[in-house]
Amino acid sequence: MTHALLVIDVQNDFCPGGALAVAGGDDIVAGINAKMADFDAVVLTQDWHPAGHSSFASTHGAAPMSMAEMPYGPQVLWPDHCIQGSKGAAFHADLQIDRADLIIRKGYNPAIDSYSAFFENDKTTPTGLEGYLRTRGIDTLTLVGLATDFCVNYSAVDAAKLGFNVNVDMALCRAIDFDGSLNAAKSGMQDAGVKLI
Ligand code: VGL
Ligand code: ZN
Repeated sequence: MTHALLVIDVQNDFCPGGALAVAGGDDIVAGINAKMADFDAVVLTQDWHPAGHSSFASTHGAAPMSMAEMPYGPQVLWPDHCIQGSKGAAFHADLQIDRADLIIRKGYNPAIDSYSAFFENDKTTPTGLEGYLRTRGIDTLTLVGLATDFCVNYSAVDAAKLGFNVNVDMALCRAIDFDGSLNAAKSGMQDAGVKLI
């Protein structure tokens, strides 16, 4: 078994005070740092949107957290967040980013959001992460980070569909929990064969 820790979007905008703050988002940082040494590889993801991204409510003159119909399906419209190069897009200052083997950015396509670390929200455009993991012989993943019900959930389900053994360490994740999204994510992950630990 070759086991990677996949740290999802531990960025300022998802922490208290950020543009899309997740309650307790910063509480998990120390625990994530402490786990890094237990793995064969550490990969970080970074939500990385251009200004005016199509997932931003402001781009559509709509209210944050309303829904839009995109060519690839329904999409939550978020407050502006994780704009490329901004302080909000930077990793939490205490996260030990020097320990990362790879940092993979996602959501840079102006027309398509990307919750998953593996595929954009059209469910077909790959980010390249699968190839990186496979060529390194990694077969098992443990996911931690933000947010449980969006980017962790989508990444975990895609990883399981791709045939990786997937764990989500729920104690090292925090959720947005919008409109029942956390419960839906938990059952969706379990149905996909993801182990919630
Ligand atoms: C995320 C909403 C929008 C996440 C990213 O990291 O869970 N959620 N962009
Ligand atoms: Zn985003």
